[in-house]
Amino acid sequence: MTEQKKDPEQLALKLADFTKDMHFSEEDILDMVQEEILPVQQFFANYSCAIMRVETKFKVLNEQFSLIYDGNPIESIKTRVKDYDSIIRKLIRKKLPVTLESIEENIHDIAGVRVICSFEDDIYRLAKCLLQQDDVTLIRQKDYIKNPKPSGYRSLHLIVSVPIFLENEKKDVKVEVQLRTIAMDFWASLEHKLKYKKDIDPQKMAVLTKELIDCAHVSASLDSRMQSVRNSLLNSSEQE
Ligand code: 0O2
Repeated sequence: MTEQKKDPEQLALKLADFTKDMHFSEEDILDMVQEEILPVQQFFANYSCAIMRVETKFKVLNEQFSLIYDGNPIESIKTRVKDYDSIIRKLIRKKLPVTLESIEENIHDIAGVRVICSFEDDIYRLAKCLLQQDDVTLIRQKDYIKNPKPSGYRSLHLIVSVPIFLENEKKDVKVEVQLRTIAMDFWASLEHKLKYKKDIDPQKMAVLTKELIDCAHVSASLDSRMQSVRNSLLNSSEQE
């Protein structure tokens, strides 16, 4: 997940080269490009702000939970703004117009926050706490933990909307939150690599896909056993 940004000055210099026989000064061209690029930069900056807001919410919950329960529920948080290429590819795949309005309306995962926990229980506890905050609106929830994908993929997905406060306006921005355990994340990272391998022999692909489905079962069982051990530990310390 990498963020791609075009450097307006680089672009302007390139344009200046192309248009050197015309009657534009380098400054004029730089201004023209800035004018074109600014709305796009602002558009993506809104998603970065929304990510910061949601990430902070999880950091606060992590801190608070660590005081109440035994240890921090969150192992790590990864964030990303989806890169232009993936957004445009998704629009084309869905036969949707390639405009900023269409991106805003139809692509729900431009801002992504991935929260990695050790235990499944913490995933649901954190999701519940996030969703009960009065500035968070749930748009869509997909529970691939209770209902894993045929590939074996497991995670809890929430599409939420949070307000960001700009110079003169308040804007609601969508963020995709993926909550998963370490085991689910480990599995998803490997499966993601396989998914994007184009040069692999179909027979080998079928074998590896089957192997990964098997691994998904093993990982689900590991999560459930680790959760049971933790529950037993918690119960026994409550009785002491
Ligand atoms: P990336 O690079 O992770 O961003 P949508 O069109 O997104 O609204 P969709 O496709 O039903 O609806 O979304 P879904 O399935 O709820 O979630 C999509 C994201 O979940 C993917 O993003 C992955 O991050 C993850 N995901 C879903 N299914 C799988 C899977 O089978 N394997 C793995 N490894 N990840 C999965 P992107 O856009 O594909 O990529």
